[in-house]
Order: sequence, then structure tokens, then C-alpha cells
Amino acid sequence: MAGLAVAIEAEARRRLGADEADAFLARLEQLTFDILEPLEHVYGGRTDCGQLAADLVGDALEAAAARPPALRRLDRRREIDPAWFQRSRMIGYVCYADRFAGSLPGVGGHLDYLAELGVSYLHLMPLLRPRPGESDGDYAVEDYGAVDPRLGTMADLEDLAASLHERGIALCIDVVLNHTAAEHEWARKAAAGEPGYRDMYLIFGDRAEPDRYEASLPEVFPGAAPGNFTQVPGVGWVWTTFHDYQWDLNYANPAVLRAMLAVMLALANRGVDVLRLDAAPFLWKRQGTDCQNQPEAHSIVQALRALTRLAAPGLALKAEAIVGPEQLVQYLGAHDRYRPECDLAYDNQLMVMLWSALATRDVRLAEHALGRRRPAPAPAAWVSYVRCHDDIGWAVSDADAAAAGLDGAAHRRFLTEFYSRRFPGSFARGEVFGHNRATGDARISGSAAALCGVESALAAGDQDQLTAALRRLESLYAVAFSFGGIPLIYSGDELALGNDPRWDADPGHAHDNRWMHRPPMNWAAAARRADPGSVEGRAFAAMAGLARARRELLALRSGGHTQILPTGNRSVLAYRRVHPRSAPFLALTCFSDTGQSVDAGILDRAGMHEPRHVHSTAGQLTLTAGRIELEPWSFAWLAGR
Ligand code: OTU
Repeated sequence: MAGLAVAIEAEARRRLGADEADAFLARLEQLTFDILEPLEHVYGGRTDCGQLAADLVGDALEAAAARPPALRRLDRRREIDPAWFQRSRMIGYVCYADRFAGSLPGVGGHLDYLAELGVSYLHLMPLLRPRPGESDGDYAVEDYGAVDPRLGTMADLEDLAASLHERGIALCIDVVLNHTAAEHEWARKAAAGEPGYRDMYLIFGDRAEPDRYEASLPEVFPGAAPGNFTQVPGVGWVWTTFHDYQWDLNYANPAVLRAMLAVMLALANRGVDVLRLDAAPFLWKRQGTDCQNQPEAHSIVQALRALTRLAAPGLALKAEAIVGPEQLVQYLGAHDRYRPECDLAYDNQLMVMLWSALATRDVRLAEHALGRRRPAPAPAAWVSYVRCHDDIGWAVSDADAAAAGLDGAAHRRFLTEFYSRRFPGSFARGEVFGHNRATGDARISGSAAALCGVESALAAGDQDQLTAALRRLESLYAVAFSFGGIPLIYSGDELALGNDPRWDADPGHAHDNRWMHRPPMNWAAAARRADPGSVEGRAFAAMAGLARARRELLALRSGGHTQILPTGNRSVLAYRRVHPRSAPFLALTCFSDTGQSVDAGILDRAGMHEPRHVHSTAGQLTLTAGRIELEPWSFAWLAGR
């Protein structure tokens, strides 16, 4: 047995009993390198890493001892089946507990609704106690040890997790790693000058250092929260990447890492299956850089992953890193050599490419950008999404744009205009978010249905346009359901809900139009979901159909490979899924107002023998004279044998 395990063996046997101790120590032996190496990288030379590792392993042992038996059984199943989250049966749903169902117990009362959609992964938006008043959608946490009292209690969270597990649904919640609310106990103690706390944050006596950092820092919320530092009277200049009430933590201080590990372990022991690591790229600051994606930020996440795995091997980590493709895949562990990091990460590249193709009716940029990226490491998975609670930022690199014959800046500007009602003839009904006058950068808010044209079609009373809009929405989700990641349905999209017309009624929200696409669940609309003539019924049937089809397709499980196949038709995106255990799968998606066709030779190129139609917009597939015909705004899925 190696170093770390030898040191803790006797205590592990005492705390866990013989059987559990064996498992814990076996994990520790396996993870020793994954714990020590990142700690050395971040803290070597600053602190005694051997002692730090021993302390952190001791914390993990403590959590392992406190882990409830039901969760240990789940751990055991997931250690036998580490690909549990990669299965094609995984289908996600994302909502706010209060907006969806009032409270945590309320969510528990709507599980049948989720089951109708085939949901097996539920992401509840931030639910830990936020600061009072404005709280950035509760991403400003005052107490990581308590549930927001408006939503319920920790006991309610445990109960909900248990009922979800009974139905085979995994629970994902947010853990805000990069910052706490200014009202958090650590921040209050730091402000009061209590020893040991000031160093948990990044606080400067004057503007000298902040100015040096600002020279290369972007602004996340240029309108609502300009700059990256906030002057707090009697305290100094506090690093606040996001809002002035969100204080960035100082991960150069190992006490911060230790405190956050404790937060994560405690949540895992409540029954949470997946932790969404908010703002992961921002954890490490380095002068002269944009202070995102620094190598130390990755090492910190790697250490957290190894240490949580030690105590709660059934827990998965999901990176929220909305960054360029080269940086993004690293959060799944794809470095020069594989280093286990997060199990899941948001595929924002796919999301942006879908909206780009929808606006231009041209898939060449998507083919190029998605075709050249490094695949996710085999043990990890993307989460594939169309919309989330945030704005859409146009992460289109100049190089990718140029390769598709576009000017990057002009294309990004076009997308902003197209989705914010400024482009003549656009079907989309969104708004500009975060316009930065200095750089010209701008992002987009709006619900998926509004951006796909459902709102404008309804306003015009145009049935053909409505059909086109609903087909756009279904087609985008069809890609999310078949690209190889876990698809996430953003609450409301299954009913084609539009923007919230009253989004700015709450004074705490009025400055932030991301609230327009965070509407309260409309249960009256949901009640129409079985009516095939209603908008809701059409959208819901489409979404449930995608879920049913996906579950049966082994090729769609993560861990395989997605390969873009050029079609020769600039409006048709084609890709095949290759998985060592399954027959090939081919998806065709038509991004055009008119019918399109592709040469049926693509079936051979996709390695399909005896291809069969498995799912499509129209429920059928037409082959004429060696060509596959696709209706406007439609998709088709085929599988070989
Ligand atoms: C995240 O987003 C959350 O999703 C937002 O809702 C929060 O406001 C924010 O963190 C602060 O907690 O920049 O525009 O690369 O893109 O962390 C949203 C990650 C954001 C960032 C992301 C951030």
C-alpha cells in the first residue's frame, strides 16, 4: 500500500469497518497520484503538500464515514458501471424549483410530468441560501450549508433526491465555486478583519494591482457590473468578476480548497449525483492574462474530482465553462495526456453552431468547427443543450469563420442583429444582452421558441410560419438528442414557451434581461400537451418522441465518437455516431426554408448496411433517384445493422 493509504489505514478501518475501509483504501491507492500531482502543481513551494493531502484525505474519510447506506449502494453500482451517466437513456431537464413547482417538495409532486418526457437527469438551478435581495439568480450564495428557505430545507432536498433515485433519476445542483456572496460568513469575517479570512478572497489595499490585472481582463457584465474589482469601504478593492456582491475566492490559499471540498462532500452526502461547477474557468488569476482557463484552475478541479471520488464515487462533476473549443475539452480531462477532471461539460460550441446555422441556413461553419475539434475523452460526456438560463455568446473564432468564408466580427454582429429583431425579415424575437461598447461584443437573451420564430408566427397568426418555427425547435433538439452527449431540455422548451412578458416586473431582475427566458412554468399550457392541435401538444409530442427514439439507440450513448460528414448541400448537416458496441447511426438535419436533398451515397460513406429509418420530423423518409429528400426545417435519423 502506498504513502497516503498507509498513513490513514488504521483510522479508515476504525471509522468505516473492514469492508468499507477496504473499498476506501483501494480507491485511495488508485487516486493517490490524481490527488498529489495537482496539489503539487498548485501549492508546491507554498505549502507542505504532503500535509495538505493528508488533511484533505482525512476530510474525505470523514465524509465517507457519514455517507448514508442508500448512497453507498448507489456508489457500489456506479463503481461497477462507471459509464452510468453515458447511457442513451440519460435525458436531462433543467428548471428552477420555485419557477417550476414553487418549492422542492413541489418538484417532487411533478415527477410524473418529467417521466412523460423520459427524464432521467434533473438539474435544479441554484437552490442554496442566497444573499437577500438581488442575487444573480441565486449564484450569490450566503450559506452553502442551507437550502434557500423559500424552496425548503436540507431535509426536503434529501427527500427529493431519494424519490428521484427511486425513479432512476439523477439529481444535479449547482455549486458556485468561484465566488461567495459578500454576505457569506467568510466574507463578513474578512471584512471585520478576523485573522485567516481576508486571505480567502482577493483584496487589495489600493488600485495598483487591480489596474495591472484590469489591463488584460474582459468584463462579464459590462452594463450591470463594469470592471472586475469593487471598492468596499474599510476593506479595500475586492476582486468581483461578476457582480459587486459576488466576491471571488482565493484558491491560492489551500484553506479555500479545503472549505469548498467540504461543501461538495456535504452536498454529495445529501444525495446529489452531479455537481455543476459554476464558473470553473475563473478559479485562478494570473497577471497579463484574461484570468480564465489557467493551468492551475484545471489542477484545482482535478484535485476536487479525485477527493470527492474518494468519499462519494457515485458523484459526477460537470464543468460550466463557456469557453472556446480548445479550452473547453480540457475540462473533460483532454490535456496533452489524459488527466481525469470533470465527467461532464456543457457543449457550448455545438449550441452556438446550431443557432448560427439556423440564422444563415448554412451549415458550413458548423461542419468546419465541429469537424475539427478534439473528441471528448472516452470516460467523459458532453451535455448537449439548445438553451439554458444564460445568454448566448457568439463563440465563433475568427479562424473558424474564415475557413467557412466568413468574416468573424461581421458574422457575430449579424447573429446578434438576427436574434434581436434588428435584422429585416428575421423570425427571431430575442434581445441584446451584455453589449460592450468598447469591444462591440454583444450576446442574446430569449427563449428557444422565441428565437426559433414561434412568437412571431403566433403574433402574425401565420400557420405555415408556426409549423416552420416548431420544426426549427424540434430540429435543434434533435441534434442535441443525437450528438452523443446528455441532452438537456430547458424547462418550457418542451411546450415551446415564449419569452416571459413580465420578466422585468421584479425590481431585482429589471436590469438583467436573462430573466426573459426564465419564465415560470405555465401549467395551464402544460395541460394542453396531449392536444395534438395545440402548440404545446405539438412541441411536447416532438420532445417526447426524441426521448423515446434516443433511449433505444445504443449508438447515441456517450463514449463513442461523432463524425461530421460533408453532404455537398450547404443547408444539410450530417454526422454519424460510431460506438464500438453498436451499429452505425446517421443523422441528417435540414436548415432551410425549402426542401433539400443529399446524395444517398452518404449512406455508404457512413458505413451503413441495410439502413433503416428510425426517427424523423415527418415520421418517414423519402428516397428518390438515389437522393434522400428532406422537408424544410426537418431531420432524419437512420441506423445500420
Ligand atoms: C455562470 O455564468 C452562471 O451560469 C450565470 O448565471 C452566473 O451569472 C455566473 O456564472 C456567475 O455565477 O459568464 O454570462 O465560462 O460563462 O460562469 C454568464 C463560464 C457567465 C461563464 C459563466 C458565467
